[in-house]
Amino acid sequence: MKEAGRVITELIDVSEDFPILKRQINNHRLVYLDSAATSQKPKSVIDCITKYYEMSNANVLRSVHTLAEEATEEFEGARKKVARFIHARYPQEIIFTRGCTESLNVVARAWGDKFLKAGDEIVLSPVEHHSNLIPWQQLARRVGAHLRFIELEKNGTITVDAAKAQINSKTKIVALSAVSNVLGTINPIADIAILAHEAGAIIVVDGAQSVPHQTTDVQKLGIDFLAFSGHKMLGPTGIGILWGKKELLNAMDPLIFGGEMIEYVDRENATWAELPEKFEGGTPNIEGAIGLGEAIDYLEKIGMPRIEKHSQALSEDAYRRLSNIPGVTVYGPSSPRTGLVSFNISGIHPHDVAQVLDSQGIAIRAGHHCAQPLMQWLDVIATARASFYLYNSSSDVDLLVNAIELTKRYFKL
Ligand code: C6P
Repeated sequence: MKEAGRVITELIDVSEDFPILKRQINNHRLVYLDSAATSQKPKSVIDCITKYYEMSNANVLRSVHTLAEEATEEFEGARKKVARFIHARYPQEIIFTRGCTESLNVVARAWGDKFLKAGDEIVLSPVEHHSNLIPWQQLARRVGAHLRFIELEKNGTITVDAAKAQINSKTKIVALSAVSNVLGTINPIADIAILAHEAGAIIVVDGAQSVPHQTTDVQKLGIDFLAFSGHKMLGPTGIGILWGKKELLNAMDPLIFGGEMIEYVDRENATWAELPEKFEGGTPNIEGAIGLGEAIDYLEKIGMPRIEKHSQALSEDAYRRLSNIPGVTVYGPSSPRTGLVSFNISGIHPHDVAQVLDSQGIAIRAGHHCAQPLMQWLDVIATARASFYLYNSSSDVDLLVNAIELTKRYFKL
């Protein structure tokens, strides 16, 4: 629906499902605009975790008693839900980790250390979150490989041609985020995957900001690895996913040695279990996996295409309205973008902006967003960032815009 040139999004109205959104912060209704850092959780996810502890708590994949079998069934059920959600070929391709960061580190260590050698190249972009940069820096140091960076367009977007300019026969890994956590840009992953494969490289995708907001089909994208976190998509903290093509995961050695990741052990030697256990040594985050499974049920009930439209419409509306405020600089392209907007108000430090907004009950993030090379590229120390999800509404954008006007008045600008 359009009103006076403005997109009004009331496509989804689910705020009632999120108990925390009933909170008052500094005598104002909580307006939570920090979902890119972590999303809020619906009651169904919170209840599901409580129910697991009240009814089925036991270790998984070990004992044969009823509770252990129930817990294992729920845990493995969650793996199947994740596989279905991202269109993986097999549930065994889903490795439970602590989060996106750990997933990327596993690929850098377990694939990178085994298959890269001196002189090889790793292609990245300057927008990467530190989690999709430092593991590759460290890998490059260990093996003597080199990093190459795709040149960004003026508005921060990555083009296929710019990626092509950095990919060559020395490229062994292309590691890119599908969506930037600062610019909200959506990168042309499927096309870059083709380029990577033509060069004989693999492509590793950081899906931390894309999987919560868009339909993800790893087979259609044609990628090799995907990393993401449960806590940004309505699930609990401490649970993440590494998806990888079965043949690649099979070729890698495990990283964490111990219980349940083995096939046979004697005093001197051990052999490894099949996927996915090979990469899941020790007792896993059972409640995290089950909670993530419930979060996926919730997201699927609403429908990812609707969620994508909703967050996109809110962020495009916010982008347009903030850009019209004198003294406000908004980063990244106006469209297409996912559910976040980064900005600065001339003459006010973003931390001060966040503080004034908090006094109005509005939670945003301010800082370098774990993307310091991007801050250097933007030539700023930090930005303020408002990020949206399915429980936000156009009235939240109104409140954000009003609070920014108020911040300017407060600082007499
Ligand atoms: N970004 C943000 O406020 P973890 O911390 O492992 O769940 O996710 C790391 C990560 C990796 N890639 C991208 C693109 C991300 O945005 C994040 C997390 C949060 O932007 C916390 S720094």
